[in-house]
Amino acid sequence: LKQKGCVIWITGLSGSGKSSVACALSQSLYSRGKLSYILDGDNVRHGLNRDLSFKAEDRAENIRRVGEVAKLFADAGLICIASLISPYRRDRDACRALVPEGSFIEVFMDVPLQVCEARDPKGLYKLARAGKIQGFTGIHDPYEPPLNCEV
Ligand code: GGZ
Repeated sequence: LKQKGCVIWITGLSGSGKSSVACALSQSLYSRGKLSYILDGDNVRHGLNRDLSFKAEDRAENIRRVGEVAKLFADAGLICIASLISPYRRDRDACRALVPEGSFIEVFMDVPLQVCEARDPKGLYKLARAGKIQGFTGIHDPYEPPLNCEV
């Protein structure tokens, strides 16, 4: 396998297109003979991280675990694509620190809240506005945009 592993970390609000970009990227890499694997917040939260809520310390633990798994995939020579809201800068920076310099590519989906909310593909913003979901990122919870992202 002539491939050096790395972590491509996609961050942004719910509905910003993280999962779509992760999927398109993975397919594009595959067509060029490169093996990648997607760790998606929404999926990982059904298995590995099903014990975690959306309060800040649980989001931190969610990010930490995914960062550690991403590091393992990268060690194995895969391109690991992590797509999670990962709203806190500190948590993302901790994941960056786990892998060798230059092998963490942070991608910011720079989509305004109003655009994400207008898309509302799963109706979650509507539920959040109605108070039926607590602590929704962008509505009640903060999102800290990257200061020095690669993309
Ligand atoms: C944010 C939430 C929440 C709250 C449920 N806040 O767009 P989705 O639906 O499919 O993906 C979102 C997913 C976020 O999981 P992450 O693991 O990426 O979040 S984090 O990195 O902050 O830990 C959203 C859904 O879960 N969802 N409740 N309160 N998103």
